[in-house]
Amino acid sequence: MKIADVRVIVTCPGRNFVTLKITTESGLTGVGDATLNGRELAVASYLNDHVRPLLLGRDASQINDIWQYLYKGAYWRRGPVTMTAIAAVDTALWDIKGKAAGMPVYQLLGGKAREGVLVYGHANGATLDEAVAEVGRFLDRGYRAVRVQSGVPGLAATYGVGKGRDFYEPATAGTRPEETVWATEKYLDFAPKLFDAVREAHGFGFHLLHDVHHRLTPIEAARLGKAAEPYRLFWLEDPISEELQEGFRLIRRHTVTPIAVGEVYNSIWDCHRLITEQLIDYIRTTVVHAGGITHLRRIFDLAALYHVKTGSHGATDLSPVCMAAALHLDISVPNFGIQEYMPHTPETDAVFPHSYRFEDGMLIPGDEPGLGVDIDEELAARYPYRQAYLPVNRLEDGTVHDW
Ligand code: KDG
Ligand code: MG
Repeated sequence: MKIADVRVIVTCPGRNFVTLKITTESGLTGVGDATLNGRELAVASYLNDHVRPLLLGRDASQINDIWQYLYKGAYWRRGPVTMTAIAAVDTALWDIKGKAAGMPVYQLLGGKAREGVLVYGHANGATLDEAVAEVGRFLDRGYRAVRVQSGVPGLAATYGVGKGRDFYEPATAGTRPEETVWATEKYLDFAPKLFDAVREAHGFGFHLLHDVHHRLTPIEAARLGKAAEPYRLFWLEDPISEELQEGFRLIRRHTVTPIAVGEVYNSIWDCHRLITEQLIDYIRTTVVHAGGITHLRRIFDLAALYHVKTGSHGATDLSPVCMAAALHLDISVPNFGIQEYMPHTPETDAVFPHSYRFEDGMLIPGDEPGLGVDIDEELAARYPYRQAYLPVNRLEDGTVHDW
C-alpha cells in the first residue's frame, strides 16, 4: 500500500476549504480535511512543502507510525497548523484503510456503539423574539438539541447571529478582518432572559445549548452559569478563554451548569488537566484540529475515565470530510455526548459528496468502505481560494477582546 500521490486541494465553494487527497499505488484514495479558518494557506504550505515529500513512497497502512513520525519528527510540537496538517494525513489514511478492508471506518474502530449520532443545530436571531422563533423552527425539523444565540440589545453585532438563517458564517472575504464591538454587562443582563423565553415558549423537552465564545472572566462566567441553572442548559460553551484553565476551577465552585470546552485545542496536552480534574463536562476537540482520528480517540478515551463526554465542534468551517470522520468516531466511542451540526451550503455539499444523513435529530454515517465522503476535484477547481478572516472583537472603548 505505497503512497503514490499526495495532493492539497484548496477550494472556496462559498467559504474556503483545504483538503488532502492521498492515492496509493494500487489506486485507493483517501481524503482528509485540513481547513483552519482564516489561516488556510499556512496548513496548505505545511502539507505541500514539508509533509508531502515525507509521505511519498511510505506504506499507507502504517497509520500509527506515520502519526508519530510527523508529530515527533518535526521536533516542534502541537499548535493548530501542525496538528491540522497531521489530522489531514491521519484522516486520509483511515479512509484508505477502510477502503482496503472493505469496511466503514466505524467498523475498524470496533463497530457502532449506538444507532445514530445526536446532533445540535444552531438557532439564532437578531432579537430575542426571532431567536425564540428559530428554536421552534429547529424543533419542527426534528432536532432534539438546539443551540440558541441572539443579538444583544445595545450591541450592533453578536457572535453566532448570522446574516442568513441556516448558513451562519463568521469569516468574511477581504484583506482585513471585520471588527465587532462587545459589552459584557449588556450580554450578562440579557442572556438569562433569552434562556427563560426559550423555555417558556418551547418547554424542557429538548436539550438547550449556548456558546459564550470565550468572552467572560471566571467570576462573570460563574454568575451566568448560576443564573442559567433553572433553564437546565445541556451546556454552556467556552465561558472563558480556553487558555485560562485554572479559571474553570472558580466556575465549578459556583455552578452546576455543565461546561463544554475545546474547539480551539489541538492536542491531549491542551486539555488533560481540565479532564482529569473534572473541570469540564464535554470536550469539544474534533478530528481536523486535534490530530485526526488517531489522536482524538486518545483524548476521548482519557475523557471517558473521568466521565467527561464528547461534544465535537462541527461548524461550517469544518468540511464534510471532517464531519464524516467525526461521525465514525462519535458512533463508536463509549462516552459520546453530542455532535455539533451546521449543514453546509448546497455548493459545498456538491464539492464534497457524502453519504451521512440527518434523520430524527441524529446524523447517521454511511456504510460504504472508508469514510463515505469524497471531493469532486473538477468542481472544486471552479471555486478558487478567496482571502478571508474571522472577526476581531473590541470592547466599547476600543480594547481588543476575545472574539
Ligand atoms: O472558525 C471558528 C468557528 O468554527 C467558531 O467560531 C464556531 O464557536 C463556534 C462553534 O461553537 O461552532
Ligand atoms: Mg463554539
